[in-house]
Amino acid sequence: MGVLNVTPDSFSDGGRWLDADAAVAHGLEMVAEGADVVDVGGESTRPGAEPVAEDEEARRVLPVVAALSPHVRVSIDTRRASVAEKAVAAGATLVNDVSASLERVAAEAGVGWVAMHMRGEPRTMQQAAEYDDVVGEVQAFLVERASRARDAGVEEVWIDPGIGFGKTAAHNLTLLRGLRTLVATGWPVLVGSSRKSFLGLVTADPGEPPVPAGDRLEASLATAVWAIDQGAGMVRVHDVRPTVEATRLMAGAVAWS
Ligand code: HH2
Repeated sequence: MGVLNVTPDSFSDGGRWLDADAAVAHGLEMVAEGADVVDVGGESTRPGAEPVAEDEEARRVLPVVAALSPHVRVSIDTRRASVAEKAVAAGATLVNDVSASLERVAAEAGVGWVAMHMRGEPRTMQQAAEYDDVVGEVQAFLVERASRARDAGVEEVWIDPGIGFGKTAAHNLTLLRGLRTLVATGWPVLVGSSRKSFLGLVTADPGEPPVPAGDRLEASLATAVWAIDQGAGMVRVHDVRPTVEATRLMAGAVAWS
């Protein structure tokens, strides 16, 4: 899944694809690089981000969804039912829902749904980063939401631990280490660790500031390879081509050995 943020303030690519034509061109570039899904978002959910007005979010994403959907599967990254509905009408077939609350929209539209775990909301979520057992709590939440969605009639449900959403670096690493617990639930797992801040913290030299977002490719790739090896069915990434190459290598290692 390639990330396409049509926003001025996303943490790693904010402002780059705000213009619809530039966004569509980048989406097509990711398709050429091997993305199976392009995830279009019009609101940053980075820690501390302010919400955008609903009209503005729709205005950013809808032309991009409409232009890309004849070429690739498009998912709509939103917390708003109205934006999800309009994006589906424009051609999106997956609702990527960081609020894990839009299952009825997906059920009514007959499209897939991603339930992601988050504590609170982006503006304040890092203040809520407290868990007794982060893997167990995230798993219980996601299984409950996924079952509810299936009961509501959603046929394709993904679960996502929400790396970086109301979690410390230690929580994120614990969740990655515990991915098999999520995979063992039987629900397909999506992981989005690409360029996230914990990677910059963990890979920095001792005493040095965190590695900036644009320099986190190697760490991002390592987590994508790890997630796939642990059984994740999809990874959400900014750097499509290197990730596709890494996953081909992994598939080759299985097929050729
Ligand atoms: N992460 C982000 C946004 N959407 N969706 C899912 N399912 N899983 C994730 O981990 C996830 C997500 C945040 O990353 P990004 O889109 O790069 O930045 P921003 O929220 O600043 O636009």
